[in-house]
Amino acid sequence: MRIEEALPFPYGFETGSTALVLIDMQRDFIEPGGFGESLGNDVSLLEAIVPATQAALKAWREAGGLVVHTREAHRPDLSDCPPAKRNRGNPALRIGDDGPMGRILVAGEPGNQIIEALAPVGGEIVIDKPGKGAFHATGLHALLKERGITHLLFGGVTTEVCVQTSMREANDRGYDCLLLEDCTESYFPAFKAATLDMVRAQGGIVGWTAPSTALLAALRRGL
Ligand code: TIU
Repeated sequence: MRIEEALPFPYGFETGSTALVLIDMQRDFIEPGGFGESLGNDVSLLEAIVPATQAALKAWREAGGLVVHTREAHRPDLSDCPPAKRNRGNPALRIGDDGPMGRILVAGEPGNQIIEALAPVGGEIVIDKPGKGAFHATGLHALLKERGITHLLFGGVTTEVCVQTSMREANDRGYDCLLLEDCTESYFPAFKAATLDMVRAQGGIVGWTAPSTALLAALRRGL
């Protein structure tokens, strides 16, 4: 298959060797009362990408493609949370503190769950990651290699933090990565725009970007 509209040039992929990777579409980042808001952010911006992301997920599932969901999640004893990460700045609530949706960024808490609209289904990979990048201290690379995955389609939040970090990690591990422009968002629109520019600059130094409608069209064409 080929996404002609991709930048900086068309992106070729096969469904069987490509995974859709949705980064941290969790209540903690998207809904009021979670980690995102505790850092002082207006979380309402992020909700806007849910319909496009849902449509891409549905089409990808129908095409039989592998789906990976990640969650930024720490163990309840915070043994995988470096003090530098917990203590940086002066947030209203720190990782591990009790918030309106349970303990902030702790695995198993209500706020740590993926939002209902994008909830994982059986057979999909769900990765709990202690870092911003999806490959740091997780088994993701091995799981993808086992399945013969060489290409990754990225969506999720936030564009310049966990999505960009994960995409750069994937790029260094040899994956051809494409970021779905309308399936990712930042608390800072200028940072999203800059990230899209950075990814596709210098001949696709990190990878490609394309609107999700171009992916849907490629899947409909089936070639
Ligand atoms: N703060 C922010 O923009 N993002 C994060 O802390 N984590 C993710 O991006 N998932």
